[in-house]
Amino acid sequence: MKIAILGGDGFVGWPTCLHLSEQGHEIHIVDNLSRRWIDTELGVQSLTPMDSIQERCRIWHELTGRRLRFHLIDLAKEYERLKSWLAEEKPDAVIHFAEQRAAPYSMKSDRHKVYTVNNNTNATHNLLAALVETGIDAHLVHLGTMGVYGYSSVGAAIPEGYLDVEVETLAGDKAKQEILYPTKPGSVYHMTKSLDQILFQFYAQNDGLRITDLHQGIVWGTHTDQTRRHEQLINRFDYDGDYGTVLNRFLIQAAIGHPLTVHGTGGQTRAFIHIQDSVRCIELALGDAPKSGERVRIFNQMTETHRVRDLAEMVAKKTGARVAYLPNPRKEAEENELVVRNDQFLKLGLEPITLQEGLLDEVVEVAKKYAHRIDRSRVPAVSAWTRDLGARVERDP
Ligand code: NAD
Ligand code: USQ
Repeated sequence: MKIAILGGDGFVGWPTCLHLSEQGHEIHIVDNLSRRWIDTELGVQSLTPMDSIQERCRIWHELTGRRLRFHLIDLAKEYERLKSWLAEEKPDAVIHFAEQRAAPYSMKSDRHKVYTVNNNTNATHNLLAALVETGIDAHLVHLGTMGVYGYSSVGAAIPEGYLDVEVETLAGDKAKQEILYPTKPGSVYHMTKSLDQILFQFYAQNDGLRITDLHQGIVWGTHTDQTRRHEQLINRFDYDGDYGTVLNRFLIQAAIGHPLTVHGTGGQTRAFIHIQDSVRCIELALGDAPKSGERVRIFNQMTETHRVRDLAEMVAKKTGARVAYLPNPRKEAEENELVVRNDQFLKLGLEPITLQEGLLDEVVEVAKKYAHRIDRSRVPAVSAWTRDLGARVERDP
């Protein structure tokens, strides 16, 4: 297949490009490199030294003889260029990673909220409108988030996207209805993914677009089979308070002797998936495209759930690190349960990698190797959800 990978320079996008290229697909990366600019804005860099996207593609070609083509396009701001690019290239599938994905960054200030909504919502909508206008019948696979569901469990497992409900009709009868699981986003970033869901629902129903939305949990790890092959194919690794995600952060903190930064009581339970499984799931979803006229296909892309303080205690036990319980900069439940269904990927053949499989050590090794690149002052999470929480975090860091 000819596959367009939007956001293919990012943490999940890059290993996906390599994985699908290795399988013989023709890969086109579309990215505006905004993530690299945000590093500059924040004054941080990936823990791992990343080459330019052109250099990464050159190395892959040298190593495998396969080409990755890179196109510098801003999906949110360059609608006409995007449309002509699609019309010219006519991809068979489009994988959409190209959004601002950090919840703390999206809550930093009003400017960051506005940027995140403009960027994410326009990127998704421009893509949908351009697919309709060019008449390209590509399977669109979008990376969504588990966070659209919210985390207030009522004791039932979170289904894959849809909920069967019974409503009372005006005649007093009971009628069954299938609805999108009600969204309850916990940040402006997560809210944009809830908005994406409605855009997908409309374009699937109105224009027959074929869409799969992957509600992904927190991705951990850094290497995949392909990124391990050459130093210059290395994946990015975010450790800072805005973009670093919780388990990867705990692992690098342990590697550099920084206390593990647990927010509040660490009672939040979240869904996780290793980067290798993430790329495998995308491959599986690609191979199982919906037909035109079908509702949006939604998969929960996660393999296990963990409570944050349990992860911290586990990393502390493994490495001897100290756990610090800090004021929580986020507005979130102190404690939550989380049970998630992921039957569809298991049925398609996913064999989940778990935390027990030695890959935690690999992350600590990577972190130790590049520890000299870490700016310790960028480790604390300081972006607060409200002014009150911000004042608390500053008072008692
Ligand atoms: P990332 O920030 O590393 O990569 C996103 C890429 O998209 C970057 O290369 C960026 O430059 C590009 N991009 C952003 N806006 C763009 C635009 N307007 N035009 C063109 N390119 C643009 O993020 P990631 O961690 O690789 O996540 C990829 C996707 O997966 C995101 O949509 C995210 O919401 C989702 N996701 C990520 C995780 C995770 O833990 N990393 C978990 C669940 C879901
Ligand atoms: N947390 C800590 N200490 C830290 C960092 C985080 O206790 O140093 C806590 C947070 O308060 C939160 C939980 O860990 O309760 C998860 O935080 P996170 O930053 O690892 O994850 P999140 O903000 O939810 O976002 C990440 C990705 C996002 C993706 C989402 C999937 O950045 O793109 O959509 O995971 S999910 O969490 O399933 O919604």
